[in-house]
Amino acid sequence: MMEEKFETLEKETVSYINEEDKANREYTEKNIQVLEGLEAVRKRPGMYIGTTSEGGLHHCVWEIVDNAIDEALAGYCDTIHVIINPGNTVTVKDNGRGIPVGIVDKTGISALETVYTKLHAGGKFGEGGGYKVSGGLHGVGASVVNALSEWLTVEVHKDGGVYRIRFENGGHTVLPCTRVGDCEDSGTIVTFKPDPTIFKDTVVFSYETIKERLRQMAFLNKGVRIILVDERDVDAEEKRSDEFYFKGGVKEFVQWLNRNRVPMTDDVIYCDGKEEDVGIEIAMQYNDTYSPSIYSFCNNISTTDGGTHEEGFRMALTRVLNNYARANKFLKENEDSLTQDDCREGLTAVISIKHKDPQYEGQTKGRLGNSEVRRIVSSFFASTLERFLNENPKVAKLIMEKVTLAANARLAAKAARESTRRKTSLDITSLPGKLADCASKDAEKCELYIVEGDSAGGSAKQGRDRETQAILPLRGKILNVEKAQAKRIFANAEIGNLIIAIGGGIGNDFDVSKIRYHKIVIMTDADVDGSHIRILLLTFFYRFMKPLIEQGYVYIAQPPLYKASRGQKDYYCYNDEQLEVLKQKLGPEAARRLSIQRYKGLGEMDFEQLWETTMDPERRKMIRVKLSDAIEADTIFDELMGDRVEPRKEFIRENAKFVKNLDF
Ligand code: 0RA
Repeated sequence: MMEEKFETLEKETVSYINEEDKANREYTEKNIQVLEGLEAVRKRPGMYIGTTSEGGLHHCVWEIVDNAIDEALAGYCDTIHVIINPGNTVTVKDNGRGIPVGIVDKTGISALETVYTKLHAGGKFGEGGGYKVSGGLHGVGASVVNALSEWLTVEVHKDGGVYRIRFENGGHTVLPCTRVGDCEDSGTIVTFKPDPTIFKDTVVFSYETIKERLRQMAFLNKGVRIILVDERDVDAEEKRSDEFYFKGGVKEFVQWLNRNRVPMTDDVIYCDGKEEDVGIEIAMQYNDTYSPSIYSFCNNISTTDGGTHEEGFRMALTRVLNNYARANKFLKENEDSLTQDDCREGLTAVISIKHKDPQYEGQTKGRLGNSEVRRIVSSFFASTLERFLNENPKVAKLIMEKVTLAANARLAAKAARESTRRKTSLDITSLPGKLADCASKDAEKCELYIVEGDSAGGSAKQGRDRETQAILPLRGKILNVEKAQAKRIFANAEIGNLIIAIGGGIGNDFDVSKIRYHKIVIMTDADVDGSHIRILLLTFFYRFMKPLIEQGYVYIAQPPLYKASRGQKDYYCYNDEQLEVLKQKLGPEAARRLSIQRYKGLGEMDFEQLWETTMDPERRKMIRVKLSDAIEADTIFDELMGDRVEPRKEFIRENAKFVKNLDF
């Protein structure tokens, strides 16, 4: 794929001969100033690139790539190659106009050299250079990379000539800009070797890190082709390589972000334009999850703390959706307006703006502060969204359903919170009638069995240890919903009982120190309905009583799958493997005489059997549910509860994702 070879000048080949004393003296004087600048960078690299660890090392690459991206944004370059070379040097090559090589009158130094040796010398040269929008968090430019490099070379192809310049040892010019040949193309090739005395932790580039960043850059700068090649492993049969090119810009970014979710609509709402000198590109699409994934950028920099561009987007979103909902009767007159959060549930969005004079705020400078941007983005996006809704009533209806559902869930959650607050403040007398509570009030010793079905509930009540084990039967049918919509969960009386029985409240008010049981055991049948109920309960706990799961209070009971009887003797097997092992132990003759019963449900066991096999702390097996990684868990739940059937089936087949350890 890569035919070009990027030669770097060897130290030995460099010879710089002073031809004219005067010129040389002037040159030296200028250079001294310049080197003082670069020396400052070497003294305090952290001030310029944040850190000198792996992050700072890669920052150097971003800085050089940003310059090429700027040339692309100015409209002169469409392809950027990034090569990680053997020896951990990096080459960035673009097919732009080439950095100007002419001598700058005032200084007598080439523009090329100035760019690489003067701090903040980036930006405009002559006319029509466009404005510099790219640039890392610190926006420091190529000279900083030069200052922090053992060596750095630039090759410029421009106006028929090939020009070279080389710096060593933190930006000392060892070969000023020199024409070394002819060419027909144009572009800039920069290669640098980070200085290991600066980057003490590591000077090894991470392919993965560079790849992720370049993908993002390609999404944020549509039409720019970015190619990454790893040339380090010379023996590898196939070099690692990736190519990123997105015609659709942030629209494709949103589709990519939603790649593991089920989008609510095929369409991605998208706009791209310029308003009052601010470039605005926004894309959004709802998915079947409940959490927002909103990413904003200014000048290709991720604004992780949001800012005025994100606020403008949210304002427009909420305002336009409310207007549409009222005008089209998705909200009745007496109903409350949608909140910003209602409108963000399950929304994936990317907001990318380009600004000439961005102001970043906050401790980490991760927030865009320019106040005029709020209004500009808001009005631009509002008109896009409004037009889209009016032109696509079917998609608009889906969006309306999504956001009004979120609003209803919010109201239902509020009602449930208030009602449980009222009830829990009363006392034991208000506990649900269906709950057979235990005698002990020591939560550490107490267990709550949530049992599927009234009949198994009855057996459990009879078989339990009354001192420490409480039983709450749930009626399976009611809970057998195909989708975990928050509204339905709350509307469910059984869930209401559960909230009260556990006693810690719900949602933001949930107080794990108030819970009445330190083991909450889900006991369901080993069939698909049982799995559904279990998933629903887990989802419910995860979303509304997260600390319960985080702190390991939730368990899944393990009733046996088989009872194998021979004469007076009963054996319980919890899975097929155990049954096989039993048969082998008994030998073929005895195995043939075994009478094997497969339990289809808990209801098939009498209370003694249920106690012996599933509830007796001495003999039972249960699985502790542990969600240490909440983010991962969220996707698992989303996959489970979303429209896609396959991941849900997968879960039912291998519940193991939740299993971290066994508690006997
Ligand atoms: C300003 C003017 C011109 C080129 C560039 C900047 C330029 C800078 C970089 C940095 C990396 N690659 C680059 N490519 C171009 C050209 C002005 C002209 O000669 O017309």
